[in-house]
Amino acid sequence: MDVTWGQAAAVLDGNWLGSSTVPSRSLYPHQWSWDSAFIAIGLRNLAPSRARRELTTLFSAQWRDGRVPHIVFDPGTPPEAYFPGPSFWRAGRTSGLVQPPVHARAALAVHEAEPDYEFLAALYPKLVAWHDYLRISRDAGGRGLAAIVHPWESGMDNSPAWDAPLSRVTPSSGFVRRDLQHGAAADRPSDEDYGRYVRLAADYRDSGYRDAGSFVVEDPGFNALLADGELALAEIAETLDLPSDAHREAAARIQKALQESLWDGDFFFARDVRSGALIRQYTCAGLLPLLLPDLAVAPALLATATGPRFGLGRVHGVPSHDLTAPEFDTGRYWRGPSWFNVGWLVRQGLLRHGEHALASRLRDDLVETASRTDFAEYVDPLTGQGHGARSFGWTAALTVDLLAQPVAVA
Ligand code: 9WN
Repeated sequence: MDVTWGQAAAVLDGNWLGSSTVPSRSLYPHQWSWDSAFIAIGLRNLAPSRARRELTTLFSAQWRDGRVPHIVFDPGTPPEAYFPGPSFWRAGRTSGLVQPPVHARAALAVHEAEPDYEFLAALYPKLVAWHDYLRISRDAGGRGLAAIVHPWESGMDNSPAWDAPLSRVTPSSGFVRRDLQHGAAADRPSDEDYGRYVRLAADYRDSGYRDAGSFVVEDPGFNALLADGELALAEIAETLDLPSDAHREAAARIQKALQESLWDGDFFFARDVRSGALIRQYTCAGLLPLLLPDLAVAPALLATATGPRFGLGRVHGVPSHDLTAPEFDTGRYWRGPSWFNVGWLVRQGLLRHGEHALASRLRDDLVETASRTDFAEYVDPLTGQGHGARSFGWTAALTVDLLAQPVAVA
């Protein structure tokens, strides 16, 4: 057995709580929504029944309105282990925010590794309700795109793209950051940003999780994943002998809206729904539409990805932010470091656009970097040095998945 494979499997065993997996025993000791989807994609290669359990546990916490909460709190973990904990959210055992919809793709991948029609049939209506919530209740801009109402919903918390909309938010104070007990302050969001995250979350909670506040944004990454998720739902429906046209149409509508509203020149940018303005920051979220196979602007987007802003193929992984921008920071969270889930997704996109050589270079780099850094949460794209938590769930899971996949022929 490959040494890296064994080490990654050991990380996933160590992070397993019995019915779900924590992203990190220290920093994130509960179940997170998009982490669980990536973790299931890895687990399908090791223990398909655990992969199925991971997803069914998450969806057992789905809200009546269809939303899948971004955190499901583990009752066996002390509430003070993570802030904001269950008493902050006042939503039972979950938070009230969401994260990017990678679950339909994960469910399909799990089924492909070991077919289980009962699992798929039980999850399908829940996945449909989840996507309907996003497509309908979250279309705040009326452009056919799902809006996020908090930076945590993007999964890319302190992305420079959020600086402008966040500047309208008055930071909260008087709370204790638990994350700094486990992570270096220079690798984490600033105190000011954290204060704004807490204020936005408290305001949203106080509205009964209905009224978005001053942060309402259409994110190209989130919407690309929703469109890809609809394509996965179409495949799931076909597998279950159910009609699939509505899913393909939904995917096409989101892709059209992405191109019409968020593409400008050579990139996909986020839009601030409150001001109506495009946020012209080149972040890794703008690369995720590469997942869509018939994307007309793919050649131009690939040129941006391989150009000086992201240096794809010449740096470690996929930088979370523009290497040439003044905000670029090699170690601070989503302001520059490369994250493994983004690398895995961009590799999928490269394969879908026939970029096999680049995809295989990226795969080799991700596997080497993950193993050398003890499965770091994120890495410096220029040196490959690890940052953040180690033994990080999705880094280990996606390494297993990359090792399990046949090496593409250039
Ligand atoms: C807030 C768990 C999550 C990831 C996010 C990452 C980070 C949380 C935090 O950790 O966010 O949700 O406390 O900083 O940004 O992508 O899902 O791994």
